Amino acid sequence: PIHACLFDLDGVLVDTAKYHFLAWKRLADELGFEFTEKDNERLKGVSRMASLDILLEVGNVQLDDATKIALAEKKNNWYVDYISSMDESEILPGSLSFLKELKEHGIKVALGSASKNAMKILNNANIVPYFDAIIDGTKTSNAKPDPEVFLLGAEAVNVSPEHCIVFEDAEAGIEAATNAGMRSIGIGSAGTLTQANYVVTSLADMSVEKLQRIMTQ
Ligand code: B16
Ligand code: MG
Repeated sequence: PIHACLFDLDGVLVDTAKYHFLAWKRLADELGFEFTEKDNERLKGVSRMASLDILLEVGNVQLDDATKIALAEKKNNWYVDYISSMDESEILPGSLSFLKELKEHGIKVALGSASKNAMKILNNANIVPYFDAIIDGTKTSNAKPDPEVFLLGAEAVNVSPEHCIVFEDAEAGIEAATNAGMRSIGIGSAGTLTQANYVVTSLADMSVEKLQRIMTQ
């Protein structure tokens, strides 16, 4: 049985991926190259600095470390500005009712996000009270696919990895779950996230009954 659900934030609970894309695209525009939504897929779940490296690779641009740090900060300032006006309307369909249902069933809920801006997002979306533990990019030193973020979450809610399940929209996050010895549910279209134990298009397709059924199969 499942005793804890660990959630990625961006792309699973809230629709903030579009703001990351806008900010990265603005940076690419400034640097003078094209950056498409398809390119942006490679950035999902990846840390800020690793994302910048991928972006620069797309533009075939080489820069020194000091410049890279300054550019990452610039992108983040834009991103923070975009999310500063976000509200509950950015919560993805099905998220709230599933979080409520988990609470009613006594299943622990933890956040496992790579973002250093997770608290701002949770506060703006008004969903902090749903979490028994919050692990984000300010608490980890190893990025997904390293299992650190999910292992810290499991430890914080005192549930062993085999009784945890991870909800993720990124390949790196599914790998992180597997590396943590946990099962995972991918949020995405069929045919993607093939390493996940099960894939749904959104949390609107999830319920506690379905979760326990899938996991005992
Ligand atoms: P920040 P998640 C990830 O959040 C995003 O998917 C990824 O695009 C972003 O680069 C990363 O957080 C770092 O975010 O720049 O805000 O610290 O999907 O793990 O919730
Ligand atoms: Mg994500």
